Amino acid sequence: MSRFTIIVAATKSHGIGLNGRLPWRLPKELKYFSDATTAAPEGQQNLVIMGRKCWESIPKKHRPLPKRLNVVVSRNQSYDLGASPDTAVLKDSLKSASALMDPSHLHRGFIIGGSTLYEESLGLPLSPTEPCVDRVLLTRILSPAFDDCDVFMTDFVKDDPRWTRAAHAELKEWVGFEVPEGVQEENGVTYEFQMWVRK
Ligand code: FOL
Repeated sequence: MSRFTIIVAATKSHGIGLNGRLPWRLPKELKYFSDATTAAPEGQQNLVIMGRKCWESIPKKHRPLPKRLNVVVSRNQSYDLGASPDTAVLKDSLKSASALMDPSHLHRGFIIGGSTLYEESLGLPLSPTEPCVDRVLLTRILSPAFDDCDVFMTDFVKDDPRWTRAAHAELKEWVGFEVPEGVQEENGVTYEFQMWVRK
C-alpha cells in the first residue's frame, strides 16, 4: 500500500491558505474532510500525512486529528509534536512516512497538505511499489475567488493529462458515505466535492 490520496480544498486559481490557516470557515466541508479521512473498516485506521506547517495550522484542540494516525513530515527531527506517539509521529520524508503503511492495521493513506507536501507527492511517478498519488479528493471552491490566498496547490490536471475526473457515484462509493452532488453553499461560499484519479 504505497498509493496515497490527496485531500484538499482549493479555489479555481488553486489557492489553499492565507496567513497560516484556511482562508474560509466551512464547517460542513471540514466535516466531509473528517469523515473521508476517518472512514476505515473495523480494527483499522487511516494515516493522515502532513507537513509541519499544516500541523501547526490545525487548531490545537483538534490535533492530533482523532481516530487517525497523524504523521508529520519535517526535516527537523527534534521538532516537538507535543502529542503521544501512538497518535502522532514525526518522519523526515514522505518515503519514511509511507513505510508506516502496515496493511494489517492501516487502511488508507491521505496526504492532507500543505503546498510543499502536495507538490512533492504529485511529482512522484506512478509506481506499483514506490509511494505515489493516484487519487485527489478535491473540494473546488467556486466563489468568492479568495484572491488574497498566499499559499497555492499545484495545478495537477494541467501538469499531467492522465488525471481524469470520476463520476459522483464513484466518489460516494470510494468514500463509503453519502456526499452531496453539485454546487454547495455555506457562509456565502459555493463549492463542489470532486474526485480525480490517475491511471
Ligand atoms: N481538505 C478539505 N477538503 N478541506 C479542508 O478544510 C482541508 N484542510 C486541510 C487539508 N485538507 C483539507 C488542512 N487543514 C482541520 C483543520 C484544518 C485542516 C485540516 C483539519 C480540523 O480541525 N479537522 C477536524 C475537524 C473537526 C470539525 O468537524 O470541526 C477533524 O477531526 O478532521
